[in-house]
Amino acid sequence: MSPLHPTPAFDLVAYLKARTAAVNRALDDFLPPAAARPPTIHRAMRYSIFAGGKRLRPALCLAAAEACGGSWRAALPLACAVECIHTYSLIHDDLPAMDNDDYRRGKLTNHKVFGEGIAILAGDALLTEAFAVAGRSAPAPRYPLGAMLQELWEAAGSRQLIAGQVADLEGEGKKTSAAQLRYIHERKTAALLRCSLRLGGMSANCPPAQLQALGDFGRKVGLAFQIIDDILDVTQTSEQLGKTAGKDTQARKATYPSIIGLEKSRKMAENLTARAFAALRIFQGRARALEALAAHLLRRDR
Ligand code: GRG
Repeated sequence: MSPLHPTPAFDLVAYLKARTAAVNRALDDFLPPAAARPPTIHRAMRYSIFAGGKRLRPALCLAAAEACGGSWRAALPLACAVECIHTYSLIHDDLPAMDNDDYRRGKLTNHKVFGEGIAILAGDALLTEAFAVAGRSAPAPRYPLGAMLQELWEAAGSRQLIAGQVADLEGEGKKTSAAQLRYIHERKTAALLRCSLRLGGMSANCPPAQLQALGDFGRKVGLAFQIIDDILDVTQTSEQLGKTAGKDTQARKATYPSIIGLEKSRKMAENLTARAFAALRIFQGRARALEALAAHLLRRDR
C-alpha cells in the first residue's frame, strides 16, 4: 500500500456521499432551526454550515471510529462539533480584519451576506454550539465526556487553532522560516484534523496506542493537507477553488511553495502522506477509509 496507490476496491466517492449526507442531517437536527428567534443569527449560522463544505473533518472522525471497531453513528455528535468549529473559523478568517475574502465554499462569505456584526456573532454562536453538540456524545468507558470536550477545546484554543491564526497574522509580509511555517500549519490546520481523528477513536473507546496512532496520522495528513492547499492557491482558479485564488501571494504570506518551490512542496506532501499511512499499520487493514481519505487529500484539486 502507498498513498499514490490506495486499495482500488474501496469506493471513497460512495463512502463520502453517504457519510456527508448523514453529517448534514445530523447538523440540521443539532443546530437551532432557522426560524428560532432571533432568526437572523440562526440563518447566518446555517448559511455557512450548509454552504457546501467538503466535510473532510467529519469524514475523518467517522472513519477513525470505524477503524477502531466502533459505530460511526455514535461519533456523529463529535464529527458535527468539529465541523461547527471549522465553519466558525472560516467565517472569522474571511472577515475584513483577517483575510478579507468575499467568497468561500463557492458562495459569498458570511459577512458579505449578513454584515460584519452578524458574521462575528454567527462564528461565536457556532463555536459555542459546537460544545453543546459535542455534549450529546455518549461517554466511552476509557473516555468520559470531559476528556472528549478537552480534546476539542485544546485543538480550538489559544495554543492551537487560534495560535496558528495569530502567528499567521503576525507573519504577513515578514520573512518566515520553514520552522515557523510548520508551527503555523500544525496549529491552524493540522490541530483540528488531528482532533477529528482522535475524537472518532475516543467515541469507539479505542486503546491508548490506537489513539496515539490516530493523532500521529492526523498531524501528518494535516500538514500534507495544508501544503496541498498552498499549492492549489497558486495553481487553481477561484472558480475551481470556490474561494479567491492567489490570496497567499497577494497577502505576502509565507507558504511552502513560496519557501521551497512547487516541486519540493509536492514531494513533501507525498512524503508526509506516506508516513501517515505508516501510522495506520496498527489497524491491520481495518483503516481502509482513512487510507483512501489520505490518498484523496493528496490528489484533491479543490
Ligand atoms: C479565525 C481562529 C480562526 C482561525 C482561522 C480556518 C482558518 C483559521 C483559516 C482559513 C485559511 C486556511 C488556509 C486555513 C487552514 C485550514 C484550511 C485549509 C481550511 C479549509 O478547509 P477545507 O478545504 O474547507 O476542508 P471546506 O470549506 O471544504 O470545509
